[in-house]
Amino acid sequence: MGNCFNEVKMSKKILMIHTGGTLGMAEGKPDNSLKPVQFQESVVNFVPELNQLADIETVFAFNIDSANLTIKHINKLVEVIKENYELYDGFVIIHGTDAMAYSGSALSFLIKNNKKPIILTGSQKPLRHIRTDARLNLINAVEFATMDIPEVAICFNSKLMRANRATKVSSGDFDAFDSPNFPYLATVGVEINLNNRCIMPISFGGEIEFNFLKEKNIVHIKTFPGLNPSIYRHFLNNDTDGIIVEAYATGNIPILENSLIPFIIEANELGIPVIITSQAKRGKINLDAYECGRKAKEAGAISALDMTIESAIMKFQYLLSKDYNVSEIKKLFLKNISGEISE
Ligand code: ASN
Repeated sequence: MGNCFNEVKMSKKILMIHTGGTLGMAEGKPDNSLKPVQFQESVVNFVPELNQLADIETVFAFNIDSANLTIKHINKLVEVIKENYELYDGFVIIHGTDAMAYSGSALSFLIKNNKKPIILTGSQKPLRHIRTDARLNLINAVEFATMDIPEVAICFNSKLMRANRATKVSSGDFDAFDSPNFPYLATVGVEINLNNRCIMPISFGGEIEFNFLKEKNIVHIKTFPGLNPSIYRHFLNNDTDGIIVEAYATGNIPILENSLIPFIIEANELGIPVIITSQAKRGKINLDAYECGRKAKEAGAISALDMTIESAIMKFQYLLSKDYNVSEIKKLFLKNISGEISE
């Protein structure tokens, strides 16, 4: 029985793409803080039992704390997957947790009509530490990468989540990610439970297509009592490509003293799209629910519906990279293009 199991899994070829994160870090001089260390060997050498699950090869895309992630790194990841897409059955990306939901969301928009599992994972404690969560996350991620899951997904703490629905919710727990507005794609207990109703069907879409991001300038403003919009007025110029307002709950913004409405109107007049996301993780933007949202909509603001902030920002980057104008961005922002919005 055991042999039969291993033979089936061995036939799958998985590319493990190393990008950095805590998983490969160690405490370093002079301050003992965690930093990326030279990682010449594959993590498979540290967790050799991974070889029982698949035929794994490793490539080093880059090695950074994901707090340093840029558009160039995301494009590099797309490039590595593009070059290797036909050669492997699935991909595991070892990534820092801080920006994992951003990278995952970006990949979901940039790789169109994906037919293979692209699984991001990492850890809260380095692989070298005795009480690490890296081993289990790696084992689960590799196992998911051998399955028929045509999704860009985050595998963490025995859960599989669609990447453009996932968000980092804890800096201290092993249960670091959640998917507040979409069910988990799978959970791992004694058995692996696939949520087949939520996993995209393999036939979804046409030919695989790889896109790349351009460097675009997005200004992110969070509403809070006392926010003075005049501080942000200098962003209304040609260097700003888009504005994201992280509003209250259903998309409400101040409309009385310190009103953000003139700012939104002026941005629109300059051809700068304004997206409204929510400070509430669960639920959906509804700009018609309150006067404070309705006025934002009338001023031209675009709803991010129930997208995570990470997903909204990366979808915005993606659409801006295509050089769409405000009305095209509005149309596409409200449309589900990669499973990022509930319909
Ligand atoms: N700062 C780390 C990173 O994002 C955090 C982690 O991976 N747990 O690279």
